[in-house]
Amino acid sequence: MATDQVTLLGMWASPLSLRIEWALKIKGIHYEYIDEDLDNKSQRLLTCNPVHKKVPVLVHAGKPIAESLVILEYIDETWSHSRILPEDPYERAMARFWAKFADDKCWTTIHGVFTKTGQEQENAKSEAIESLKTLEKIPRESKFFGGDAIGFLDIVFGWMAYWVPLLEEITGIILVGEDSLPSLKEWFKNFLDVPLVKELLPPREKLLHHLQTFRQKLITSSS
Ligand SMILES: N[C@@H](CCC(=O)N[C@@H](CS)C(=O)NCC(=O)O)C(=O)O
Repeated sequence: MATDQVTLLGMWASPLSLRIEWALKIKGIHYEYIDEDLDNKSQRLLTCNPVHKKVPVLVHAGKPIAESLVILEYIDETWSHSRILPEDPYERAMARFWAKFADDKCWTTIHGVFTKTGQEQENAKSEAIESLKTLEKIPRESKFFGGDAIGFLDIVFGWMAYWVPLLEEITGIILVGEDSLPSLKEWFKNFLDVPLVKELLPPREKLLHHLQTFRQKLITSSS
């Protein structure tokens, strides 16, 4: 492997892998992409992320980095010609705060809505809606959380714009309505309209089918 080579171990339907691809593309970094079979993880993935054994993993100059938020920060610091995190330390701290909130609360509860049934799903739905209402209140003066161009928070929240409508279609549960969360809904549109964002999205029908199968498998195995 060349010393400065950048390789992403990802999975085509992983919204967290997509975060890393968006960041690398914004920075103009050339990278090799390796698609992992998460039902049969490669030795390379297990060696690169022995703690969690999950994608995404970025391998830079032979050194692996795991956890999507950690990778995003690494990318921003390593290729610092154009920053995705705000320059101002307080703004940067706020961006990290909301990124952690989104992963701790929104990711977990939306995942619950998608993977649970019955009362457990109802509970996850209430918690997801509460978390999303909190996101709705984050001040956004321009089209994006990063200003006129997408930045760190847009990349972190980005999966919701594409995945939430698909999960709503599959479960029949509406989480982000035009009337209930208009600012978030508008940001969904703004974000998905960005050419660089659009060009990396997995095909809608293929992803829909994958998610339906994934949900069915989880539900069947837990009943
Ligand atoms: N907190 C981790 C979560 C990574 C994660 O959950 N990755 C999923 C794909 S989206 C995965 O690899 N799942 C395989 C498994 O759980 O075995 C991050 O932000 O990178």
